[in-house]
Amino acid sequence: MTARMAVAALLIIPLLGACGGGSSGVIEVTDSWAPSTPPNAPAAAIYLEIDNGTDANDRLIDVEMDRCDAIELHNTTIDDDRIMRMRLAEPDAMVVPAGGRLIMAPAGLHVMCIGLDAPFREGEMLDLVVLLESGTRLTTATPVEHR
Ligand SMILES: [Cu+2]
Repeated sequence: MTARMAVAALLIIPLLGACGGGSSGVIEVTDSWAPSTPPNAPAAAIYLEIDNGTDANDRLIDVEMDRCDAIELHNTTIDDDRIMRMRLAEPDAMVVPAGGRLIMAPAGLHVMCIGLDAPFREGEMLDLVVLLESGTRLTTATPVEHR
């Protein structure tokens, strides 16, 4: 991906995040996936989409998965030198707005699984628990797939 494409993706994601959502009255993971990893990869990315059909803001604060030594919430940014870097995401970036959604996608926000027990292989399912600031725990089966 070129730096320009990545910047475009970063600009598009927040716009998508502003619309959508609904009045379902529940907060739920509406999509999740992870790319496969090469052998001996030290870390892997997981992407989530969380839809908030309630009238209260919430926030993604952590993810649990027993395949990882540690999990961090990251954001990918393009620095002045046009190099893509990952950093811990600002807490504000993890808000799931009332009536809206949080979208985590390549070149943007992601869950970072650090210290894999084994490579993620296409076709397998990852068992995740998504923890929200409200205390809600969302259990999610996440496929490893190519997108
Ligand atoms: Cu990362």
